[in-house]
Amino acid sequence: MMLKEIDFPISLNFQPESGMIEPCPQVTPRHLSDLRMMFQDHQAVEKILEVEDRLIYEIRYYPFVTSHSDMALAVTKIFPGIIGHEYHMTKGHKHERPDQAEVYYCVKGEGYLLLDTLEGDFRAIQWNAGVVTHIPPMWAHRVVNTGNDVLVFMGIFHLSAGHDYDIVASKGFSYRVISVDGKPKLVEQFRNK
Ligand code: PAN
Ligand code: ZN
Repeated sequence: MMLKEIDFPISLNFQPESGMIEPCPQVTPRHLSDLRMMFQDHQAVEKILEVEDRLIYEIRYYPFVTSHSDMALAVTKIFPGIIGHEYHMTKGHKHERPDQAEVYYCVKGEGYLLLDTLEGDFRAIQWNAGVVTHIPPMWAHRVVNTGNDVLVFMGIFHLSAGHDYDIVASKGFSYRVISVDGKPKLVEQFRNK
């Protein structure tokens, strides 16, 4: 078999404390304006946006593309904070392809991984460093940082999985994680029909 350059093994250096990978060909920042539709308290969102477009999280990607495969590593670092009463979180998405699972690994911090079929089944997994979760196909996934420090996690998936954000924006997760007296609490969400 004739190997191309992309068909040879690759190793990265990963720093769990900072969430950095080296080499890192792509960093995607997500600011509050990117999550406008995701947080419940729209007034709180607009009030913060008048002052600053707060950085909520950053994603560092490495695409492992070969002649016959399309895996990717993404390290996400969610900064601590609250919008209204709701903790900083990822936008959340469902994979477009119905055969695409993902593995998430919590490297640092504390929070929740919310998993939702958006059709009645829901799981909230308490997350701290060391927890590895398999996300089966067709479960929307969102990570919430409830700690005072950054939450760093790794996701391993196929690039061809596709990311559907619109379905999450329109239906919403079944529960939100809010701060009550400084402690995280899951509250059921009245779902948009
Ligand atoms: C992850 C996510 C990443 C950011 O790589 O894309 O954590 O979350 P959002 O995509 O919801 O903004 C993943 O699940 N990839 O499939
Ligand atoms: Zn995903």
